Amino acid sequence: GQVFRLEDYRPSDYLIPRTELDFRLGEDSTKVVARLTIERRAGVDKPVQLELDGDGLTMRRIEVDGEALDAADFDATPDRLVIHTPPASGRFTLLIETELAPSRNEALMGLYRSSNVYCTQCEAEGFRRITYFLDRPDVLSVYTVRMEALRTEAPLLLSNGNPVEHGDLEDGWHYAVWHDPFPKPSYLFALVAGDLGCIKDRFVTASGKEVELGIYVEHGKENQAGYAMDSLRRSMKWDEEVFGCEYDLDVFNIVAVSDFNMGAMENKGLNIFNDKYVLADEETATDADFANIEAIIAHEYFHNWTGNRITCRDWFQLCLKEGLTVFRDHEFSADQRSRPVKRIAEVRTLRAHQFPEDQGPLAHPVRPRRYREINNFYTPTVYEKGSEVVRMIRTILGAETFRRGMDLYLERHDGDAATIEDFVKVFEEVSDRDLSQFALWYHQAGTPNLSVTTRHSPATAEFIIEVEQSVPPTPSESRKRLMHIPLAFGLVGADGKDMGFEGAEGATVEDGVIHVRKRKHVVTFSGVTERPVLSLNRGFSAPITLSIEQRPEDQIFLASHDSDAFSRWQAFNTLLTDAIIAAFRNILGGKQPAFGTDLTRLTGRIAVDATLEHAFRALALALPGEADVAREIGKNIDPDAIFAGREALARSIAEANGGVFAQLYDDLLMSGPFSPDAASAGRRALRNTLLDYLAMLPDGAQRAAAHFASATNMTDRAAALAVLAHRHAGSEEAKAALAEFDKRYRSDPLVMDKWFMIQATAPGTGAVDAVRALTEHPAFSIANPNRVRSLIGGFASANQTGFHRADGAGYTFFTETVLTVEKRNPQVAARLATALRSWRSLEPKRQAKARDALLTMQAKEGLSADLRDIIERTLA
Ligand code: HT7
Ligand code: ZN
Repeated sequence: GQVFRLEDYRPSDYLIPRTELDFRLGEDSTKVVARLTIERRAGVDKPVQLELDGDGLTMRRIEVDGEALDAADFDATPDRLVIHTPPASGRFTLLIETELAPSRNEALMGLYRSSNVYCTQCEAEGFRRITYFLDRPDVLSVYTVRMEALRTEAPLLLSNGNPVEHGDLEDGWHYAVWHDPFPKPSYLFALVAGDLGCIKDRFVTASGKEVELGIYVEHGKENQAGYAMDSLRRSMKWDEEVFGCEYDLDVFNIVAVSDFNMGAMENKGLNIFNDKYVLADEETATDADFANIEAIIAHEYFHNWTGNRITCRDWFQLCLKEGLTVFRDHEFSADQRSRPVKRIAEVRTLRAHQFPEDQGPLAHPVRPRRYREINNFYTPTVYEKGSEVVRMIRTILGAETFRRGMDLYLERHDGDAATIEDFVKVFEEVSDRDLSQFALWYHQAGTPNLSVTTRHSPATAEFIIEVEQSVPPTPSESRKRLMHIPLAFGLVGADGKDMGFEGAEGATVEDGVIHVRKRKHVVTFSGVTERPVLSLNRGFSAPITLSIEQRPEDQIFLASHDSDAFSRWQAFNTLLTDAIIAAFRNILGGKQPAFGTDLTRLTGRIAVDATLEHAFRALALALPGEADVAREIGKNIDPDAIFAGREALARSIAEANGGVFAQLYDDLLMSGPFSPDAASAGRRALRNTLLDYLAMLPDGAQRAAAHFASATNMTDRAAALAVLAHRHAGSEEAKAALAEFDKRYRSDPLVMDKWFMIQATAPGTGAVDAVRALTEHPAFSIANPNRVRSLIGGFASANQTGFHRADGAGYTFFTETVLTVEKRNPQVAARLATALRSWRSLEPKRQAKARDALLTMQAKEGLSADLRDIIERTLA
């Protein structure tokens, strides 16, 4: 396949200032007439041929300035339209008619059908599946869209911008016209046509403009859209207050569809959502679902400024909109909920998804320099690490200067297709700092490591920190440059308070941040009479790994006393991880794992520490996942031994704290009406974490079964089901609960996703056959991305012992399934295949089997560009 390179960017020769689209919608045949006003770009003075992008198109008509074009004057293939000699004036109207079959579009890109609704997905390159176009984000056009459909089939006709007119046509057809005054790239185009229910609301912006809000869902599900609407209103208000961003159209619509390749899409004025991120009530959604809905509604809404008003010059700049918008949605959730709890959750996600990417064959810079398939670059690196980079800019500049930088960015680049250089420059200007070394975070892949040692000299009252940075090599970047790493820190005194110091030498130290810029710094703090305990990378100020020599008693001290909640969690989590790794090594060496009472006692103390939020305690008590431990170990991974080590620690904690946990479990039971707020969710989270421990003790299955039976909301019901299916697999209690859940929710696909996921992630060798059998379940559909992600994605990414079964059966099943999915939906298949990205860290036998699986996929004839790109980079 073709490789696209950042250095090859050049502006297009032509622009398309106006785009008029007429759709006559039919499921097997939709006619699209595009009338494009085309202009040669200023500065391109001689006539040049016009080349438009297409993807699988069938052209029915072509006219230039109202005249049919001679066959000799153009060249049309499904994937390209070339007009050899456009009018010499350089300004003309091009009419193109294409014919599409939405019902046969299973890739879910372009115009397709989802549960009898017509909808579109154009990012990144889906618009070219609708009509020929300059389908690139730096070609901005003002769109007018007219849709015609049978009124019975599609009473609702939506597109971007504001409604202009609508009316009846002959034979039961009707039409609607929408106009979007804001020039936009083609990837932000959308239409929806169908028969949907809706809830409406109104929002008055800071300057008094009235906006009509609509959320469209399947009929009968309107009462599940309330939380999404509430989240939208809160997002609109927050963006005004925190970033000064006001909404700009008369309407803002959200449509939920059940077949969608990703989470949601920020089309101007018409966001289209995976229904999983809209629909929620206590009976069907967990607290995690509520939190995701709030975050994703906010994320897509925030794109209106960071993505739509200011878009990307090219797809290499994807992090310009995505990293920044993730940062904004993280801040929103932190403000709506608990900031420290949100931060811990973010870091866990980053480590679980971005670190393995950055440390494996698919590593790439936050702003990549080359790609073969852009769909494969909607990655944790672009999104999550991209957000961390923005967070570091704020840490370095301080909140106020950062906000001035954002104001300048929004003002200077409104209406632009911008670059990362434009973004970094505004912060350099407002702060008068040189951010060129810092900008390496955008340009250089890999997770930097800092190795740190400390010593205290009572005689001189000095505390000395030695820091050495290294950035590991990543694909096609063997030599790395030194990074600017902002390390928030504290010197914690015996009373748990941060100690002061007189001065610091050896690195710039400002506002509680050490700025590491060189390979090695020896930072000397003076006036430190007592030995402090160093708390480093507070709040996870930099997305790095730390190798720090710290005594276990210092970590226990930080876990008990650090004033920074994130670092407190981190210290405890490190202790737990180290304990599991020690158990893993014992198991491999044929010894029994054993754990110190310090750790099990500390766990009990944290559980009942009323000064800590419930949600914090739940996060602290949740043991590091098997994949987290595997990442720490790094190589020669035997997932069975990690699993056994982790189980042993869980059992030891449960046995040491059974009485305390049982009492707390009882105390945490809530009565009264359900609320999805953070405090209530935190209580449920802690109680359900305790259940997981208590289920390992005598009568554990009965306790979990009782929890399941008495649950009054999905959070508790799903948590109990997971405990039964994972800890008591095959028991009568587990079987009964699984059957009961199936019976009750069989007709609600989003709820059944939880049922599929819970079974897919049940540890052990039986999972492969169980998952294979579940692909035959009537609620499963290989064509629906949510079903596939729950069952197959859950198995491959969250079932270490099942997927990495020693005999390779997990890989064989996975390979077959990925290839089946790929025939319909290459994008979803490619994303699934990334589950094998860490294959080289497995022990040799599993490694060989995983490699065979990758080679089998690679050898498949007619492999899509999407899957081929992932497989080949994974094998390289
Ligand atoms: N900007 C959106 C990305 C997206 C997407 C990309 C490729 C294929 C399908 C897609 N659906 C949505 C989502 C976002 O980050 O806001
Ligand atoms: Zn986004």
